[in-house]
Formats: sequence, structure tokens, C-alpha cells
Amino acid sequence: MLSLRMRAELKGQHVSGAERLIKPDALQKTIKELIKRPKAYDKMVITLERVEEINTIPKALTIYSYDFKSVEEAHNFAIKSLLKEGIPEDIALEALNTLKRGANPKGGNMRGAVLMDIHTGERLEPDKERGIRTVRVDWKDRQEVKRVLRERGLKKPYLERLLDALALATKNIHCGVIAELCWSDDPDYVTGYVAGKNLGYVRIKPMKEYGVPLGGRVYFVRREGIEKLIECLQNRAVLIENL
Ligand code: PML
Repeated sequence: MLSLRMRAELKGQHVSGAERLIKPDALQKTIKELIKRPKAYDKMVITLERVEEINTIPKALTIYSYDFKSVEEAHNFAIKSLLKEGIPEDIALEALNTLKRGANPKGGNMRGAVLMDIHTGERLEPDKERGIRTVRVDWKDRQEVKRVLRERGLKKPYLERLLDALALATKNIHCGVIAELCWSDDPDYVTGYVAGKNLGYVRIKPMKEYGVPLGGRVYFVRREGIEKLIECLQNRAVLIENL
């Protein structure tokens, strides 16, 4: 199999990224698809790697969706949900505030995720500007999963986004992340989610106001075994079989 990754920047800021795990004969078609994804960019990096060993996850996290009238209500719901997964309220609040102000200490977004200690709220990612990127994850049969989601009433262009985020969150929990908080850095996209083994994949709207370019991911983790967790997130290749 091949891991094909695309990331695009505009004026030094990350604007788009995607990954596919594919058979070599799907390479050209998939490159064409990925390079069309960013709306505007001045730099694009395509990475192609051969992957020898693939693990499979039989079932993705279950999807739930909730809409709220305001960001404040949505955030309160996110905090309550995270509490069910054992994340203390003050740590969940710290995570929300981190994404609100921009997780990169130099300003703006990070390319990867924040790793937040569930007990202390301390940030544990070794590089605080880059963060940790979950890569090497995809659907075994992307077209079939898309078809099923369409049947459930989910429409383009959000489908691809949901597909990618759900695959990523499923791998994160599989690797040992306790829970995740995310919303997009796309100013036109205000749906975010919290995820966890018990919670499933809980889509929440609106996690920010329209027009805000700040977003990202916080992974709630235990300090013990952090090296093994990072190794899994960054290196283990995983295909998800079903919704
Ligand atoms: C992103 O754009 O990277 C994050 C998308 C989060 C929500 C995806 C969804 O479920 O609609």
C-alpha cells in the first residue's frame, strides 16, 4: 500500500490537508483528487510513502450530531460530554480556550494537535508549534462509506471532511487517546466535534462564529506511555472497515 498525503499553505498558514492509504494503481486518480482540495494556496507538499504493515479497525466511532443556537451553548455541551469520558471540567475549558486563542504559541494555528494531560492540563507535545499529526489512516472502502453516509442524508462538500475527521478520530481513540476536541480552522466551517470510546463521534455546531480562522485539535491523554501513543498516531498504518 501507499500513504499519499497532501498539505497546502497560504502565506505561511496551513489551509488544507488530507491523506489516503491506497493501492499503487489508484495513485494518479487520488493525486488528482487531493490537489483539487484547497481553495487557495501558494505552497503544496505531496508526500508519498510505501507502507508495509497495515492494521484494521472493524468499526468507526458511532456518529451523533447536535445543533445549538450559540457557541456558548455548544461549548457547554462539549464540556459536559467530555466529562462523561473522564475529562475534568477545568481541563476541558482550558482546551477550549487553547483552540479559541490559537494553539500555536507564536500565534495562529498548529499543523498538528495539542496533547493535553488529563490531570494537569499541561501540554505534552514535544514541539509546541508543530503539534502531533495523526497520519496513515483511511477507509478500506471509501466509496462505500460515502454511499452509506449519503443515504443518511449527509451531503457534499461536507462529506469528505466528515469522512476524514471520523477516520482520524477513530484512529486516535484506537491508539489510546482518551478523548478529542476539534473544530476546523476554515472560517466557513463551524461544525466541530468531541470524540471518545464511550462518547463516539459527537458532531457539534457551532463551535465557533463564522469568519474565525482559528481552530485545531486537542487530544486528552495520560502522561504514562506517551511515547508509545505518539508512535502509534504518527506511524501505525490503519484502515477502517465499516461505519
Ligand atoms: C477539519 O476541517 O479538519 C475539522 C472538521 C471537523 C468536523 C467534521 C464534521 O464532522 O463535519
